[in-house]
Amino acid sequence: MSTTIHSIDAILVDIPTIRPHKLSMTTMGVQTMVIVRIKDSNGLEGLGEATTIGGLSYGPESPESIKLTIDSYLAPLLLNQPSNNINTLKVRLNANIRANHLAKSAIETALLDLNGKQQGLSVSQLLGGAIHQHLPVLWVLASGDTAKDIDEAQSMIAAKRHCVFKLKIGSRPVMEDVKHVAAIKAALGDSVSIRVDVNQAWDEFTATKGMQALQSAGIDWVEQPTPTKDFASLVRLSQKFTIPILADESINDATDGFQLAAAGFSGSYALKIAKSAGPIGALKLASVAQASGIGLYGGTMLEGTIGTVASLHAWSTLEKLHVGTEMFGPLLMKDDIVVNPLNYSNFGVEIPTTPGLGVEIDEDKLAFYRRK
Ligand code: MUC
Ligand code: MG
Repeated sequence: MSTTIHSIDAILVDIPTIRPHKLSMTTMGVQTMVIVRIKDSNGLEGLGEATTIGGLSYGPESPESIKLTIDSYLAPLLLNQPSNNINTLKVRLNANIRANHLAKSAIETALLDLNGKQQGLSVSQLLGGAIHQHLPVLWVLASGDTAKDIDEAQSMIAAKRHCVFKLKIGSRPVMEDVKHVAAIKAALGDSVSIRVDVNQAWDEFTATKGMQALQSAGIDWVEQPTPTKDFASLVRLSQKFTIPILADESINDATDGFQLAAAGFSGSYALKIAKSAGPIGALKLASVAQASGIGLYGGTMLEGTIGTVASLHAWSTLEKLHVGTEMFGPLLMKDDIVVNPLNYSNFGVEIPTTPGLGVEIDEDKLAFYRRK
């Protein structure tokens, strides 16, 4: 007999970061996660997470609005429904609630975890099966200081934790940013891959100047140089330079992916479960990219372990991640709320194989860090 959804809780959890994390639009000192716990009528529990960056500075959903959306709108539509048909539950939510992809992603993740535990299958098995057991993970250098970033990168390389780095730029004048990036590239040498994420901070004129200089400095990728909705500039820039573009904020779901590809964009898409309303939507976007000759990147919203492992299960089912992954969110936080943190080693991370997501809440840690 199929079980029904018995309860849904959305909990705000605040964990300090190991150092200030400076992006073009905000500097983070704490990460706020919305942890979702869904219980079925047999008492089994599924875990999910919705996390964004810097309150409302990254996108239109804040942690507080995600909790309110789940408590007031999503949960009432799900309670007492059969728990074992995720597609039907998604149709029900989408028929009643527009957008709110982050809140929906946390719910879908918790349902996948629950269904996996019910059936004795890992989330990657539910999604068709893992092709990879270990995925590469880059590190983001974003202290705001060139010398500190170089030290940080060198210690990561020595510890075999990361050998690919992404630099957050866009808050300083373009040539100051290029100087900072070029100095780090020169210090780390040719064998180390460096990318930058501008997080929409440039207009097309500035991007043309910046990308030219970054290309000359040997930088490998430029992520989201121009604003979200400016598809035309992304297309023109992707055709003008050999340094490739990674589209991030511009691409939420399969429809965006189709439209940007149809407009003539070449490069890659950053997949994020949060942007696509969950792992299933992110894999649909991946299919559109694959059909369009666009590369794939496993992206993060700087989630903690629950959101990160859900993403990893999805990325593990993709044959090729052309630009690798950045699933380092748990490492940016001072502490974790799961019993067994992910195993980061050999410049990457291992994908758990136990039923569901393969992680368990540490109740004492959750009680300590939950917002009072
Ligand atoms: C983004 O835009 O890519 C990912 C890594 C990081 O430091 O910030 C996020 C968001
Ligand atoms: Mg980005």
